Amino acid sequence: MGGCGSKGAQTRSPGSSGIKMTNERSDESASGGKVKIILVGAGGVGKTSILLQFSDGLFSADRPPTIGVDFKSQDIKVGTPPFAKTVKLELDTAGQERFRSVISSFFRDADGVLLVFDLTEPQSLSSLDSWLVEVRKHASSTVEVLMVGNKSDLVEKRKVSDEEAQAAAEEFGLKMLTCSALDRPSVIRCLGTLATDILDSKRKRRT
Ligand SMILES: Nc1nc2c(ncn2[C@@H]2O[C@H](COP(=O)(O)OP(=O)(O)O)[C@@H](O)[C@H]2O)c(=O)[nH]1
Ligand SMILES: [Mg+2]
Repeated sequence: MGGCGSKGAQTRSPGSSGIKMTNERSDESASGGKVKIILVGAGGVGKTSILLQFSDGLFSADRPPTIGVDFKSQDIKVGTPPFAKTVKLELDTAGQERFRSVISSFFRDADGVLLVFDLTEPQSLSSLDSWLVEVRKHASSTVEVLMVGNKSDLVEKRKVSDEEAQAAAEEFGLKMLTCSALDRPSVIRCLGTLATDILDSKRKRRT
């Protein structure tokens, strides 16, 4: 994102702030905005791993599944000019183990949902419809949902083809992408896609 000029030039001084790129609200500014994305899906599909890869650039194969970080926040650049901006992405996977007690607060303030399944576990794909029911029941009606097939690195163990995954996504009326928690660019691509959809839909609702 280019910005216009040096850092110093961005300092606002009343009356002399000559250049204003748009008439958008301040939370639409190039450096503004906070977006909350929750990761849902069966246990073991890689939600915590995706979150840690995104926030820390780390992957650990032998981390016990029950021990994990549930919440991370990290800046990400999304969108295309003139709407490109840096957004603070808040990722949360809480609600799996503690599901019943926190279910409504977990979903309530989410802007987006990453609906994660495991490409090596067809059962995790079949269970997505029940997760989607929860999303529709508890999340905001404007929530954006992206379906993600994780563990694409496990080529030999893969049991869900692109075609099957795309067909399921089509049935849900969702976009589908694949990723691997070992492969940072693929994780960024998924989160960037969802964040972009969230910003686009927020903008449309405003106009
Ligand atoms: N090979 C591979 N293993 C993964 C991937 N994502 C997660 N895992 C492993 O799958 C297991 C469950 O991951 P975890 O993130 O705890 O799943 P969660 O229960 O959905 O949070 C762990 O052993 C991870 O190391 C991936 O993309 N590729
Ligand atoms: Mg987890």
